[in-house]
Amino acid sequence: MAQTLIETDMRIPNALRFAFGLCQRPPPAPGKHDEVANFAAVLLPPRDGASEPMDCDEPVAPGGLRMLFDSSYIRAHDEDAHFGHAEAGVVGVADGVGSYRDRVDASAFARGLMTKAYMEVVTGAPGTHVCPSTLLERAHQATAAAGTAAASTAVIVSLAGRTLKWAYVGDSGFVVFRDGRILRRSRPQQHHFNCPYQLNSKRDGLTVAAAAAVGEVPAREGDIVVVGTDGLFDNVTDDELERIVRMGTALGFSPKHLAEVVAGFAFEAAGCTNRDTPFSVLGRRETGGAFPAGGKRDDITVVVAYIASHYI
Ligand SMILES: [Mn+2]
Repeated sequence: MAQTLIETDMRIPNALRFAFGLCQRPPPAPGKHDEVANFAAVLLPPRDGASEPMDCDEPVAPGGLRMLFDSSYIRAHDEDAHFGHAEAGVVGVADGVGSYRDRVDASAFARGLMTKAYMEVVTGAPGTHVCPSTLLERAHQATAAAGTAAASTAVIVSLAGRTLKWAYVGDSGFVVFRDGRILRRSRPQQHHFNCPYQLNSKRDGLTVAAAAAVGEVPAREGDIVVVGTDGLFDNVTDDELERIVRMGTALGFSPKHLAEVVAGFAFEAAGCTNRDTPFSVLGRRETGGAFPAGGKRDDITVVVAYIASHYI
């Protein structure tokens, strides 16, 4: 059994490379190619039709829900930060804005935000539902009050009872999956291409946490939330992410395993120069054509949260 799982695991990177056209290093040995192709065809089939946000007005089953989460972080500049608290049902990621890199520690505000958010959660009354917009605002105020340098995008997602709630600023974001399809996703907030809304210590009107996009959706057992920085979303399309999440569900991945596979795929996509990514497609549109194919080298933070029944 263990060997079977390991053998399955070994095939996943090549199946992803095959299904999504990533450069393969090294390419499969002769005779192995069909095996990889078959594996990819079974586990990573193209989706059938568009994945529009679904209605979710079905009655929910009684009983409590909980959030099981884990994360993967692949460093480039080491300016991302994240936190999570399973009992409180909350996760968050933040991404220090790179343009500060020459002057100050560009990770400072991102780390400050996540540390303050975590402290706020652990010092709160147990059993209290976390409101992401309130938490983000308090974390921002505390980080700004300390005169913290640099700036950061951020997203916080919580399971408040039976409701998934979120708040985000900039292009750190999330996707909620239900039954292998996208139920909800964030839409990046940006001033212009590659310049997201961001939080900092100044009071220039564009950076207050009140500018956060907020929302909620009723949660259900089996929902999967993928939260990440732009190192994920600039390099991985919705279609790719959806198919990887389906594969993970089919193979019974843990949150840790799914986070690592998603982050690993984002890392390889970032390094490929012969295929498009969300970053290159948007870049070409914004700059009128003179934009190379390939991905964006960046810190990649992926947090995966499974919404589960309380009694397993
Ligand atoms: Mn980034």
